[in-house]
Amino acid sequence: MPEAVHVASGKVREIYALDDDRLQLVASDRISTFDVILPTPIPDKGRVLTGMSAFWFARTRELVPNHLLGLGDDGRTTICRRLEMLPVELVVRGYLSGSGWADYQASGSVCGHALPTGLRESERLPGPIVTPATKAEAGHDLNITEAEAAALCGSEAYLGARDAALALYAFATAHAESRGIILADTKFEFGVDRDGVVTLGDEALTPDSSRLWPADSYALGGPQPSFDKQFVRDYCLSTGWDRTYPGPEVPDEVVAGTRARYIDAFERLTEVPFERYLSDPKVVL
Ligand code: Q0T
Repeated sequence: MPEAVHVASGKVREIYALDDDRLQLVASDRISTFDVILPTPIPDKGRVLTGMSAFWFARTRELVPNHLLGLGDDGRTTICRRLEMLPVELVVRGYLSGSGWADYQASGSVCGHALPTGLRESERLPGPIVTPATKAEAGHDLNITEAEAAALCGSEAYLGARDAALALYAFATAHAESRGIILADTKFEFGVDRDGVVTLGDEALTPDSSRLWPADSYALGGPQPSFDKQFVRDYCLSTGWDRTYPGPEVPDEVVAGTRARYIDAFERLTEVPFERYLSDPKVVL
């Protein structure tokens, strides 16, 4: 393999250039909560997310073109096509939660989408909505309207990405629901390939980019436990942590419990035993 040149660092992954057309994304085991990276990694978390993302890319490629070219043998490396990324991310929301719930309480709408009155926290929306946000280098992403997103991306690219995001959400929701998981919302990042085709990039439909709720404990009218991070989040808050940098060290039993929850989400969604993925990552393709 030609030498990979490091081109960027994200909160939880590194990006290398293989050549002019291809990138290598390496997912770390770092975990963030309340937007703070904790000092303690979760072993195999990067592999869980890489495998889950690849699983979805492989199953949706006919629906929406994506950047996936292959997986490394280490289970944490994605080889992908280099795209011209759009300057916005698209969140598809099927349920009222997080900043969507906050917006709704304040204004009765979510990022310019008028909604019926009287909805409760975590309620299913009449239909999924797309709420774009600008990608902040540091700190929080800024929600914008669809008109602003179209102005930033070009209307044609934005509308193509919006349609693709809704199609992916519908596909993934149906699959997840059949596996006992509610896909409350999820964030996508798109780019344009060398032929001008709107193409899905980044990671997709993972616990880090989505709110996944266990369907059997869904209870309308309050926040839902998140599948993967609730455990580590609850531990961190139990220490009296004020949600600012630096986060607390996480004890072994909380690391093990969090790792088990990530693996449970992987196995429930993919139906692939995680040990099989580790011995041959290509089983998810
Ligand atoms: C990307 C081209 O540098 C960035 O993030 C830091 C971790 C921004 N970024 C660019 C890309 C991708 C992907 N995925 C792609 N296929 N082509 N750029 C992803 N993040």
